[in-house]
Amino acid sequence: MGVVSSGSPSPYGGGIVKPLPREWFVPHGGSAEMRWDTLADTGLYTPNERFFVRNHTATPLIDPRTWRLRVHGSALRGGGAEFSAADLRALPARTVDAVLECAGNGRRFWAEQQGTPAPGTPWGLGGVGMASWRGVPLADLLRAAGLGPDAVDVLPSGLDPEYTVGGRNLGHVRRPLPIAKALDADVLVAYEMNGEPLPPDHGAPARLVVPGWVGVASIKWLGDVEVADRPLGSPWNTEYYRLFGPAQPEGGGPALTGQVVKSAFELARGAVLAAGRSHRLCGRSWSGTGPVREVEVSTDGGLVWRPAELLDPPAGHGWTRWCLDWHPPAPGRYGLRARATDGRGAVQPAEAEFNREGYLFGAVVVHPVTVV
Ligand SMILES: Nc1nc2c(c(=O)[nH]1)N[C@H]1C(S)=C(S)[C@@H](COP(=O)(O)O)O[C@H]1N2
Ligand SMILES: [Mo]
Repeated sequence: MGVVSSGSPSPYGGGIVKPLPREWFVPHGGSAEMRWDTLADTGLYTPNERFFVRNHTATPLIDPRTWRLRVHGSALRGGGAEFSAADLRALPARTVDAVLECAGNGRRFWAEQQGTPAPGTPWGLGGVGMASWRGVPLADLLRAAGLGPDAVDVLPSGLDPEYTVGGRNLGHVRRPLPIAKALDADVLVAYEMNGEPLPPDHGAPARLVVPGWVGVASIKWLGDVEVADRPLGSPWNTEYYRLFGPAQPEGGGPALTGQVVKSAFELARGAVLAAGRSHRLCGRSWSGTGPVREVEVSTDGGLVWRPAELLDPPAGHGWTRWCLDWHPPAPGRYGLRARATDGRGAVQPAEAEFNREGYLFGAVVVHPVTVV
């Protein structure tokens, strides 16, 4: 439906349309990680051209004039509805500031910091960004399409190429949301990102944005939403994006929902800092379950923790920028640590509990620097 072509023929590598300069991105096959060390001057929102991209296949180029969003299924009264891009723009709009983060963000630290490698894209901490999203609440579209009282699950699907792995075709990227979450006023069908039309790599003409939840819930290139009176499944909530491992129930834990509390320094790993003077250490912290209310930094291996100055008031689904002045006591190697606490009191632990796919690495990440 309206798909003109995709960013690259495949097999999936390089299927991103926007330029990926090495000063801004770390490439990971068909995905691209944002570099924290060159983010400092960008402000609160991650500019669209610097926002990380996580593609299962390749960015499709979709003609917005012929594109339609089809809402259908057994829990709708009547035959459902179709919305064009113009229809969406004619409906009352809502803007939500929210962090979007891949569940696999920080995966390389399972190996690097805890000695338990997990397979999959070895993201550092740059599989995350924050944007101002504008669009129509999904709830409004479901109601306009005749939502009935029996709805249980809502299944949004993408128009990107079907995803094949290990010789199995899993179909279009799609993942069910329980109806209660789908009706949350902050869950948007977004057509703008940071005041610009949604760029192709981020889901043009429209994507779902599910603030606080694992990034895969925010289906890009939205083409179709099924609303059913029974539970729906897809590999993205049964095989993937669940926790499997020793600390989980037999057969795996429930489908992942919220992201965990995390922090990152806006500094190169292995940065070299001058001795004998003070340095302003800055970074950002975020959580899927409420705004960050406190950030502490340790420069001595985790013995003493000092509160960082928060530059943004804790609010909504956004991240919080922070800074702290540090005067290194002597030349040498240091491991900087930042530890955030969110509004619900969740604190980053020193060690994260392993899971087989390496999702949700929420432990304090040790950030090496050398003082000379
Ligand atoms: N249709 C579709 N939606 C998708 C994906 C995809 O590959 N196809 N990737 C998901 C994953 S795993 C993440 S983390 C986010 C990434 O969004 P971004 O590329 O805009 O940063 O999109 C999600 N939505
Ligand atoms: Mo993701």
